[in-house]
Amino acid sequence: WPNPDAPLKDHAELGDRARAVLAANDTGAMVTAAPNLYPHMWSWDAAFVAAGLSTISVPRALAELAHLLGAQWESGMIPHIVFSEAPGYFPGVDRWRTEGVSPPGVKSSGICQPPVHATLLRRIVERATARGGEAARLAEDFARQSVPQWIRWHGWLRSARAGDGSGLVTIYHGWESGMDNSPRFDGPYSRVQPGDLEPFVRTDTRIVEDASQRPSDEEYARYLWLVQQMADAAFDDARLPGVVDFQVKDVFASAALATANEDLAVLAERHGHAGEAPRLREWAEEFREGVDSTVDPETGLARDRDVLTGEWIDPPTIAGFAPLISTADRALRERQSALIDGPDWTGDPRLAFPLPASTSTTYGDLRPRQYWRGPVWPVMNWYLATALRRHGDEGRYAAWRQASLAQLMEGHFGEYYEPFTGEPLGSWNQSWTAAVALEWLD
Ligand code: 2M8
Repeated sequence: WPNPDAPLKDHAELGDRARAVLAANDTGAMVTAAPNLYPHMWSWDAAFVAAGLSTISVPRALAELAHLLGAQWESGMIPHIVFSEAPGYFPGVDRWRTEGVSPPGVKSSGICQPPVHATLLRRIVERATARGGEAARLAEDFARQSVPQWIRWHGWLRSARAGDGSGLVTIYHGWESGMDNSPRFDGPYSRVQPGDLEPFVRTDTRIVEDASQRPSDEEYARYLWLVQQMADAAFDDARLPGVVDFQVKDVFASAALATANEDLAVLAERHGHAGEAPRLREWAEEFREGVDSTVDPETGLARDRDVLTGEWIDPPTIAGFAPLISTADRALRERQSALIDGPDWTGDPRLAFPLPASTSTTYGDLRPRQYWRGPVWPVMNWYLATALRRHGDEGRYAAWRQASLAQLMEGHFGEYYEPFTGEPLGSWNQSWTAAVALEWLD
């Protein structure tokens, strides 16, 4: 994988290049998720990108989050894509048929992504506060103004997606998990049979020329079928349970929500909304317990559940480590920490870098080059590492930081990486990869 400018000399050069990637992907209104493959704003990408941007400019980081919040639906949902004017991505806004449902003037998709935002906003505000001066004032004002909107987002997740009190978020599309074609969803997707599907032409496989690094056409037909089912129901939260062929309790999104509720409680307390904190802490506890309740006593991994069949979902993916993000149970944390060091994960001696892959590298149906079915995702490693650190695990944080920086020194800012060779795959100059490089370096 020749890189015209490689290899990078040192960490200073890595930082310069990461900043250049974010600048190049910045349209002025948003930093697109990637230059060609994803020329729009994605919800959880925007949160990671904002954190990376805050190492350069706090106002620019806040503008990114403000743009995302500008697309929030009346229900409280934050859509998974906020479209720019750029052509070329499929499915575009027309296919989503959200006009009239999304706020006036907003072009968005009609589904959501993992709620990591409040966690990253807290990080940005704390960084700005430590810097002091104008940056601190702006970030703290932004927190004061936006906390109610983030509460509406979390409140929507809790009522529309976890109204059963399970402490687990229901997703109606693999795209809502952010881990689109993970083996987590093989069972649920096997039961999605596209009916009378509007014809479609993919654009992603024109950009990622090696189509085997992307989901298959069959998978895409299922993805589009679910979009059609939801669009036909006008994305009405009350109707989705009755009409959508894919319904999964997503353990990873639930863990993200547990910890984001905790972070939002802290922001609320510090920035003018202290009265909201107790309720946010209750929500945090509800989702923490929900996540803990999914752990398989035999394997020690957390599991999603297929709502339509009631079955637990077993494939060993990185989502199985959701409790590392959220749990307050020390024994569970220790068990999972030992597991992630083991031969099925970072302890696999064949790995190019000791970092967790998206699917266990000893899984029978591992596809080391295919998207969420095996590659290593830099953004995931950083998110999990910061969760470990927040619970006091400085050792693993330091080890993953070193391995991640070594991985990124090849200089492409790949969307994902082949676990055994370290080859960058998918899109190059992916924004969230550049953003986490800056975070690791900060
Ligand atoms: C990927 O997902 C989009 C659909 O949402 C796609 O493949 O077209 C996922 O990796 C997702 O987690 C990510 O947010 C998005 C943009 O980076 O790309």
